Amino acid sequence: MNDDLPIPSLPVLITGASGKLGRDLIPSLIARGWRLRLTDIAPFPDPLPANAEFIAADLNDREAMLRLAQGCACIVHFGGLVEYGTFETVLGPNLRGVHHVFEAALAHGLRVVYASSNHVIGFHERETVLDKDCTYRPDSYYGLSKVFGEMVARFFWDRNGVESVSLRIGSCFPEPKQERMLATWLSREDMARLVAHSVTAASTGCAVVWGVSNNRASWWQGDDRARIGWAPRDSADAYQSQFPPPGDSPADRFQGGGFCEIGYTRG
Ligand code: 15L
Repeated sequence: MNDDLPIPSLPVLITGASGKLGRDLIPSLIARGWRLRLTDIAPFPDPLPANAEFIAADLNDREAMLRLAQGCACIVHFGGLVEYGTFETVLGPNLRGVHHVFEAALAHGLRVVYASSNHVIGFHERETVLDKDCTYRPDSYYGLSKVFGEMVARFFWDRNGVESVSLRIGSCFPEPKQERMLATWLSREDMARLVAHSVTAASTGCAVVWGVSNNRASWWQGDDRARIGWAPRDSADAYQSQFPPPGDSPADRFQGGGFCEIGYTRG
């Protein structure tokens, strides 16, 4: 780990604990000596670590979210639907869910670390280098729901002073799986440290950070990482020779990759 972050004195609430990123994250936070309160609508599939409790809940259930957040140090919100989606499938878990999370944060005076996504800007062309204040160009109902989540974060900050860090996560896998990920890859270790810095930073305001490793091919720069003291350590650069160059399909032209082809009718 090789960093010296404080251990939160109260448990950290993690939504989406049974999902891919939640399960990737939990062991490294436990290894830091953190206590965790885990929640998901699905059962937790792994052996429960000694310093963790699991409470099943639906993000649609406002009262449950308020109860879960009570007595916690911070909410790490990784819950919600992660496929392309439809309006109806993102409405409950992603839109209503993120609103419930911020209501719980406001009620208990907590910061939210929010798993946003690169799919909020997916319809920018690959040639365009973006900073965090670029125009939203969501590529899916999932991306659209993440734009809503970032706006909820902004609204609760401007209205109520609820702190948040929106992590625009690229592609978090053990290693890059396709050419696009030479730009978008986020190693699991960089992701876990990104969350740890977001939780423990002295103050964040309403921060936005690109969740991407130190990849030469990246399209993303200019964010609030200095506020949380995080910098990625890993890089996709060594994988470059493994993939053929991109073609000219929508998946290859736009930053959001394959999500951009679903429902795409512009030719
Ligand atoms: C995401 O936000 C998705 O959750 C994940 O499944 C990947 O598709 C990733 O983005 C990506 O863009 O590679």
